[in-house]
Amino acid sequence: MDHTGALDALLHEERVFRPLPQIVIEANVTPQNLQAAQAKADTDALAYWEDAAHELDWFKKWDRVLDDSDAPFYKWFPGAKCNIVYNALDRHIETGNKNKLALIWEGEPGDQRKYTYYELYRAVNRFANALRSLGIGRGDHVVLYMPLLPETVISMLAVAKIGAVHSMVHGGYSAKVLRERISDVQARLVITADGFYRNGKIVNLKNVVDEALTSASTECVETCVVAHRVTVDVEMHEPRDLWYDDLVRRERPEAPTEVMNADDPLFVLYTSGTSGTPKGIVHSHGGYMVGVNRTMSWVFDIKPTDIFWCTADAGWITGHSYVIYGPLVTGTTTVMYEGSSLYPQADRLWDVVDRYGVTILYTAPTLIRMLMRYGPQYPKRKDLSTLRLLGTVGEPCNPEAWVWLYKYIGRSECPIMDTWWQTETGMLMISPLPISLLKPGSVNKPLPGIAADIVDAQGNAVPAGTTGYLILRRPWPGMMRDVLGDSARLRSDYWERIPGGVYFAGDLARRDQDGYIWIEGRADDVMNIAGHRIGTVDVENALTSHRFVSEAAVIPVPDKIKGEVAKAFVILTPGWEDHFENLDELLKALRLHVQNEIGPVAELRAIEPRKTLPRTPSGKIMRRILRAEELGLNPAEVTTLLPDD
Ligand code: 6R9
Repeated sequence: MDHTGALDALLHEERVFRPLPQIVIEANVTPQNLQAAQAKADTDALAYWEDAAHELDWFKKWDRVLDDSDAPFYKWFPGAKCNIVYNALDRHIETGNKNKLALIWEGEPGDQRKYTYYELYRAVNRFANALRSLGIGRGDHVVLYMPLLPETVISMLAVAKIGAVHSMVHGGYSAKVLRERISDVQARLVITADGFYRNGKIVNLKNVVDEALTSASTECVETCVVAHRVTVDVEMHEPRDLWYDDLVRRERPEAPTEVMNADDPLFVLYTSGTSGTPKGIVHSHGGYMVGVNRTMSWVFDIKPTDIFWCTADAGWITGHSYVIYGPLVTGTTTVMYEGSSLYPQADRLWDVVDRYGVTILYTAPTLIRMLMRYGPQYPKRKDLSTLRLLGTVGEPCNPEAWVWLYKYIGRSECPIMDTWWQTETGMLMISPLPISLLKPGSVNKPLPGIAADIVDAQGNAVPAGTTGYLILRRPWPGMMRDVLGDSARLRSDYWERIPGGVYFAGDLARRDQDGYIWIEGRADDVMNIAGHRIGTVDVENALTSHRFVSEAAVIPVPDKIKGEVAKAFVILTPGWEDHFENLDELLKALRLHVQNEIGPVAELRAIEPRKTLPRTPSGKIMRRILRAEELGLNPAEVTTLLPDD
């Protein structure tokens, strides 16, 4: 099996860390509750999730917990009426949370904005009214191309409040990708900002939107709303473009919340999958809110006094579920920081924790590995004693990074929740709880109600210690509802890959003798670059769209900080010599081309010209041969994918 994607030490880690007694006593889920919950979930999973659903407010309760008559198009809480924004905002206004801080935002230059629940509620209502006055309503698609700003939170919530569907595109994607997303969802509205601060510089965003909107494929867009953040020249195209501030100025701070079916779409988020072009993953109001609420309060152990900081960008699922929806649904205070973790120096994260008294910090192994390099003197300068719980997500957390986080950030007292989940799962799936025994590098065990297993290609469970495919045997409330415009892929890419009607996650994993799960990387053609999913096929397509590349194969190669980066092998088209001084110039142009096609998220480590590429008899490029060569392995040590690959 292919262990090459995993960081070495993962395979030899045996340390166990116990939670302090204080944590066990005070946790929302004590060992006794956990045992009872686990027993209930094991005997009647639907009753378990029904209990979880009762913690939220519904306009009308469900007829049944789950409709599985059209599996794998599972419908959670059929018959129920709700809106996640009612749970994230409206209901808090009626309770003691009204004047509690909902959002603490800090800009990279150090400016701050804070919103109480009541203030955020009013801001969302104003924008919801503005959206309605633009003719946007139930079922309309809205694309957000925004940095981390309060307006990003307000826009998402306002869109959801009126029953429209948001689709965030991360600012690290190019105009071309943005254009594809806009056209795919047929967005009537795009919301963006003039720009944002990153590493002390202004990054212009609006010009990317302008470029995206030049094509016939984006004619669906009637309006582009621009939030003001930086001083930069912006071309406003009348009548299409409107300033956010002008729009909301005269709007009333009250707006009705649309009554949605539990199963109505809330958002679409694109991610690279096992095959083909990136998929638009659809999530809906009801099940998703139950999933994020339960995992926030159980895994992150939310208490009324917490200050919760998830460092993810709003453009990824982690930002959706654990910067915005999860924290607000549970009524906690969520922190957002606009800029770079290294600005003005490598203590910025610790500085933010210190100044706001952050109690729970949820971040990515890549970031930890990067900050580790600067040494413990940076965190040591700050008061991190308010922290009580830590979390990581997005990629395997190597024990070295885990232990550094534990020791220097968590004072050897804060448990670390290494959480496994995906854009498709919507919510945390495999994770420790604050009371768990922890093994650095392991994602611990499935949460109650989650039936994870590790199997071979035929669907048979593999013995402990053996690597196999990570699957989920039962549906869960936060699960994806559909693949936008291509429902067949929900079956083919996820539920029909392994026999037995189980969900194929696309990851390789193994279980140890104690039942702890260790994720070993992707089983498909997806790279995990700094915790971001990038399809090898997407980078290959970007390369072959250049006139001097006739064929390309892209593989992930290990990187000490980013986990993985991409390496490309290309067959060049003759004639390039007439257009470029030398090979270096051409390769530089190819890199730039990939940046323009996909964006800076797809980091190319190297491009190597080849005369031929290894192929299967049917003509498919054998990336595993290239990987074996690159890593100095015997090709037999690098797994083939599932039998049909
Ligand atoms: C939430 C998120 C999902 C993929 C997933 C896996 C990897 C996520 C992980 C992890 C090891 C963890 N992944 N969490 N690998 N340990 N704790 O990251 O969603 O962007 O869709 O990526 O990320 O490979 O399949 P998404």
